[in-house]
Amino acid sequence: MGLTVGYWDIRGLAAPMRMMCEYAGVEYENKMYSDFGAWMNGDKPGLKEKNPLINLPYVIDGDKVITQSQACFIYLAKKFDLCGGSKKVVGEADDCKMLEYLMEVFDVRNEIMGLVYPFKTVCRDEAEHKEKTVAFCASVATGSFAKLEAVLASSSGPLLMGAEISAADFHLWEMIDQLELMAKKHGTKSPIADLPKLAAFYAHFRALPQLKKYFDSDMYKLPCNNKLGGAYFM
Ligand SMILES: N[C@@H](CCC(=O)N[C@@H](CS)C(=O)NCC(=O)O)C(=O)O
Repeated sequence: MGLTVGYWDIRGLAAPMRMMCEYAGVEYENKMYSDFGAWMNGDKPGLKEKNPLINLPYVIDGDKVITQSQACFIYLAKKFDLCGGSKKVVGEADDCKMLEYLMEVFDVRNEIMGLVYPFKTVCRDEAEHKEKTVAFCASVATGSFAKLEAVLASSSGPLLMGAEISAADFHLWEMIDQLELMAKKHGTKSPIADLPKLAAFYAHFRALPQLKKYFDSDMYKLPCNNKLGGAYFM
């Protein structure tokens, strides 16, 4: 079996993985599940025999079944040499930068998911979702995004690890884009309006010729979040 990326039919945690495959220009199957049963009673039981942790997203590569989004990101980054110039991602202190950036972005994502999905009980209704999203867009600009602005300043950009792209860039771009869409929906200021390095990063990544096909494709038009989970923002 070749390379497969599996996830719901949304952008969610799979968008950075799809973008990495597109950027690398490889053949892969973008397997999308549109209903609960197709995953839970379809592929999940069989994949569970190969990996007891199986969840969405996953990557299948030959006989390997990888799950947990951050592990999938690192797997694809190593496979396609998207580690900001370094293949040693985990282990040695100096080589943990990509993981550090991935986890920083994952923290931001988890905060955003708290705003988007009712089951997190951060937002119990649409009104609370709007109020807290507007407040978050302002606070992230002086919080996590300000930290990432400083990383870009110290890396000399245009990407987190300098000139060479890494997995963390794909997820950072995705989360900026999702938050931009949320800010627009709620008529609030862009969270990167006063962060020139992040704004330049966002524009640079969007213009990458290796991703033109992705941005023109239906994958980029998928909803960001899952209506099955009752998302306030799609
Ligand atoms: N920590 C996991 C979270 C995975 C997760 O929550 N997956 C959700 C979608 S984002 C899901 O619906 N999983 C399907 C399942 O539970 O089987 C990761 O980062 O991959």
